[in-house]
Amino acid sequence: MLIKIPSSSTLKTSDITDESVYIQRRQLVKSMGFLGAGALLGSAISHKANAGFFDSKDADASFKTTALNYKADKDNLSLIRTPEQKVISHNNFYEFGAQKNQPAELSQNFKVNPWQLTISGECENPITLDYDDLTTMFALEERIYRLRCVEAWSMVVPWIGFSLAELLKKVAPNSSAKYVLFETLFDPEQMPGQSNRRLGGGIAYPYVEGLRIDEAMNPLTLMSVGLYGKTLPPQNGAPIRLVVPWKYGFKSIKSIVSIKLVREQPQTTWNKLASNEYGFYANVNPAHDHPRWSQASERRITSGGLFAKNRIETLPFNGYGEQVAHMYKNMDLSKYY
Ligand SMILES: Nc1nc2c(c(=O)[nH]1)N[C@H]1C(S)=C(S)[C@@H](COP(=O)(O)O)O[C@H]1N2
Ligand SMILES: [Mo]
Repeated sequence: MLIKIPSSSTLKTSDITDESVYIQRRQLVKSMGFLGAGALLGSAISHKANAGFFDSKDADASFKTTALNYKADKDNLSLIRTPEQKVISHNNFYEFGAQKNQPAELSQNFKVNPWQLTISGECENPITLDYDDLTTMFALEERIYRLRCVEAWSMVVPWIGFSLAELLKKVAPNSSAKYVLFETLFDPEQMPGQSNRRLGGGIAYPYVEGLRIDEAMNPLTLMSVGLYGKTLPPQNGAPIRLVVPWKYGFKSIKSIVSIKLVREQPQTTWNKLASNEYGFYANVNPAHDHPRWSQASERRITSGGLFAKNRIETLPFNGYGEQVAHMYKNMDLSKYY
């Protein structure tokens, strides 16, 4: 199918990728100014499987992001960034629906202010940050990172944020702090997937994730509050989410309300659901296949067209081995996948 796109539009025919003619149509309609993101819920092109599950009565307001001040990433400009429109419309955020298009459509009224993020557990100075603290407590920097989903697609995203290590230093972890447990907001009123099993993909909520303390302290580990120069939209985890670029995307938990320093390795959402498929470590590893598919290559989401050669080799630790491989040098990575 070929859809005519107005030349004034930001969408180009080259933006049409195989993953979704559907998303492209939705963007086309938006770019032409007909409808807000939520207005298509009841329309013919909303996803059939879940149509009618949610109330669209006040889903017409589009979320407002604001510009951030940050230090630009000059070191990673050779990475070709995935177009912003794709980063904010092809998402995994099951709290707002398990289909790629649903988070952007069902999250536009998500309330991120007020917000509280509590850092507690095995530390000297537990703190709670308010919404404004998230963007003002630390100097913000851009990090252009590869994001590799366990489903074998990937993007390059210019995140904005600060190192998790800086935040953890503030609370001063004690010697019992061996792991870090992260938790997403639990609010079924706002997150329809949390109370509707079919919409929410059958996973347990709240979504929880974890890192070993050395992984959490690694300088690459980012608390992200923005992307493409602005605060995060809800579908990408507003107001604050984790980004761990050498691990599969499911470790990068969104819309975090709690960070807890703990003694034992915590349970994590996908590992609980299917431990043979999703490990605690989840380091990107082309040599360790998912039981149902190969992890040797990935489809990079680019601005390329349908026939663009966007199938690329997956790199160990997603290409960040130099910075992170030392943390696993005595571990059997086929066992600790
Ligand atoms: N709370 C929560 N965090 C989440 C998810 C989710 O469903 N819920 N999905 C994860 C998965 S599988 C991926 S690939 C990334 C996707 O991030 P993005 O939508 O910003 O690209 O978010 C991760 N964080
Ligand atoms: Mo993912």
